[in-house]
Amino acid sequence: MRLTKTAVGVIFLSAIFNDSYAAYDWSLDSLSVSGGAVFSDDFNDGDRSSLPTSALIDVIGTTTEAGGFLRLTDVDGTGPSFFFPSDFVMDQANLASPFIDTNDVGTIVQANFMPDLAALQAGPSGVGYGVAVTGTTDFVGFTSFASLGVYSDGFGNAIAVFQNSALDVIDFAFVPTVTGNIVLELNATLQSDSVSARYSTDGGANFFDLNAGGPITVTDHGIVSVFGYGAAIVPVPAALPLLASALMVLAGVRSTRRKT
Ligand SMILES: [Ca+2]
Ligand SMILES: [Ca+2]
Repeated sequence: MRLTKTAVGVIFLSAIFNDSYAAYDWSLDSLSVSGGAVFSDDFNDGDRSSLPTSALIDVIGTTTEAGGFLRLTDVDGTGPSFFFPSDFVMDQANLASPFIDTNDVGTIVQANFMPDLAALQAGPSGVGYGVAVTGTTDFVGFTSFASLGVYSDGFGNAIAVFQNSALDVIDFAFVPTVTGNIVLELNATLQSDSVSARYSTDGGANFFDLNAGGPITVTDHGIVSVFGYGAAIVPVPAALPLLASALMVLAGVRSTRRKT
C-alpha cells in the first residue's frame, strides 16, 4: 500500500514539469459546513455577490454562480502569478467565514460536486477539484492543511486523494463509477488538531472512509477552501494562496477599522 501511494505521489510530482494544462469546467453543486461552524449554500439563486455565496472569496481565478452551481473554470485564464509557474491554472475560493475554531469538537465540511467523470478520465494527471481545511495562526500564518480531491491520474482513471501539508498521500481510492454527485467530506476536530476524510459517489447516500494513514494533523484556526485544477501539477490547495487571502482579509479589517 505504501509503495502504491508513493507511486501516486510520484505521478503528481512528475506532473509539475508538464508544461501544458487542460481546459476545465468543474461544478460545485453545494457546500455545507455543519457542527461547530455553520455554512450552507446550494448555489441555486444565481447570485454570486450576495450571501451566502459572497462569503466565498476568490483568491485564485474567478468563480461564478450559474445553473445551480458554483463554477470553477479555466475561462478566466488564471495562470502565471507571483506564486505559480506559467503552466499553472486553477481556481480557488476561500470561505471568509465561518472559521473552524481551535476548540471545535467536530465540524463536517461537505463539498458536493458534479462528478464530471469523463473529463477527469480524459485529463492529464492532477486535473480535478476538491476541498481543503487549512490551519492558520490568527488567520494569517499558514500552519498545515488537509485536502480531499478527485483528480485524473493521467492514465484514464479518476482517483480520490487525501493529502496533508507535506503532500503525503494519506489515502486514495480509484473512482470507477458514479451514480450521483461526488461528495467530498472533511471532518475537522481542531480541538485535537485532527481532520479525517471520506467521500461518496452516489450523492451522499453511502460514504467510503479515506483515512488509511490518517487522520491528518491540522493546527489552529481552520479556513475552508474549494478548488479546481486545470494544471498537471501536484494538488496543493490553500497554502500559499491562503497567505495572500489572509493578507487581503487583514487589509480589509484594517481599512474598516480606519473608517470607524
Ligand atoms: Ca446546486
Ligand atoms: Ca448564490
